[in-house]
Amino acid sequence: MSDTEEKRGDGFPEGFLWGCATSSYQIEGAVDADGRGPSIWDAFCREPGRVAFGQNGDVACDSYHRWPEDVRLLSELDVDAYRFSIAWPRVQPDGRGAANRAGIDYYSRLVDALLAVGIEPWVTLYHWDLPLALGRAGGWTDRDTAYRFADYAGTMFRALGDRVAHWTTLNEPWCSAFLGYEAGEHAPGLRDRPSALRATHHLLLAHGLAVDAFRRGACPGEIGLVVNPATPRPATRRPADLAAAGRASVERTGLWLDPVFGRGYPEAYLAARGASMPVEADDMELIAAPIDFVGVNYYNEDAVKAVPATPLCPDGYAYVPTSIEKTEMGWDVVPQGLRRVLGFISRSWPVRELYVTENGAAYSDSAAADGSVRDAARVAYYRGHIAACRDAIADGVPLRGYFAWSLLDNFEWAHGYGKSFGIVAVDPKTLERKPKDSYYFYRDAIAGYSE
Ligand code: IFM
Repeated sequence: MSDTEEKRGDGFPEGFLWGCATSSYQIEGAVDADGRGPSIWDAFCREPGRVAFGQNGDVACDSYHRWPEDVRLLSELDVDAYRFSIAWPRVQPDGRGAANRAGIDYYSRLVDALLAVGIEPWVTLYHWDLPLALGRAGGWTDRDTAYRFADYAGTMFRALGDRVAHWTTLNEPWCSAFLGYEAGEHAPGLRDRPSALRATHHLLLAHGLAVDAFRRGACPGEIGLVVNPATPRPATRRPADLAAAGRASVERTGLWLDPVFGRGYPEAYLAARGASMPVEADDMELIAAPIDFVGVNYYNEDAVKAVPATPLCPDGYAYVPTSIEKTEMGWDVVPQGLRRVLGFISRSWPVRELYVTENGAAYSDSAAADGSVRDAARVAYYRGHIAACRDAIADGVPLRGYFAWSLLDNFEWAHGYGKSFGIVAVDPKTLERKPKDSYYFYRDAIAGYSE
């Protein structure tokens, strides 16, 4: 191959997809613009003590207005794809009924602008900003929310389906169900395990109904689900710790992928809780509607040991400290954990295609005298994890693409703006965007320069 031939991603197969990801509530701001309704996150941020420093997504990165600049940054990065999410309350302010044209037009303009510079839009239908009206009616604990979601999904398929070839239904539904309804860390902030389990089933039903609508609408393109699997490693090689690590992976992995691949809910998981799911006729068939790909969001890998099961910890495992370098989230930096989780998923479920739909790290950056933004730790993180993707492909994993999280420093949920994942810095006052060293590293990695 000569130097002038296109050579992307050194050591990656031809056609491997390089992308960057964001989500609506984390970057858009403009929460009152053009008829957008409130979301559960708008309300949650206003509850005292929920979000660090009482921050919220009212302005965020103001991408609702500054998206042309974001598209330019993506274009200069030379990514193949941009993964963003639709704010449901921009499209259906109350989560039901007639669509808000202005909301749809915003995404339509964004899609057109991306396509005009050769970037494929990857649309996520739900990245946690549920319309508040639905939240007040029970949110994901209410079965009707699943039907409302399918209706909204159908609206988006009709509006953008002529130009969008890749859709994902839900982003990290474990977070919606368990951080939202059991841990109380995310909107709506409940601490109630039965609610989290009801939410799990209704999220999966919403996913299945949306896939069904996609197929019945004969939409061109592909549709998948994005999970954030956990496959902790056993603290020791003792059989009890090995078994504990297996149990520790279920809630974030098999609880979602088993039903989606037609195996029903993991029985041991439900039995340990004395729980059952609110399954109605045909639900499990709908949930198992065939999908085209699975998206994996990976940040870290934990270590666990066996402990006696208790009502608080029904799966009988506990996290143990490690000596591993941590990001500012306190998350262990384990690039080979990405290789392991991709291998685990491709061996355990009949996935046709896998994508790393998010991967990145929170670190604070420093300004150099020449004005550049130095983030050597994030560069090292990306270098290690991109290499792990190459290893996974060599292992035979059907990995087809990789998305960096995130294009921009943005609203990191309950952490507010205190944790920065961007490869582009966003000045909190002026909202000026400045590419960091990691942005240039990623551009070079995509271009195929190893070092
Ligand atoms: O910022 C989040 C994103 O919204 C979902 N996946 C994990 C990221 C980092 O915490």
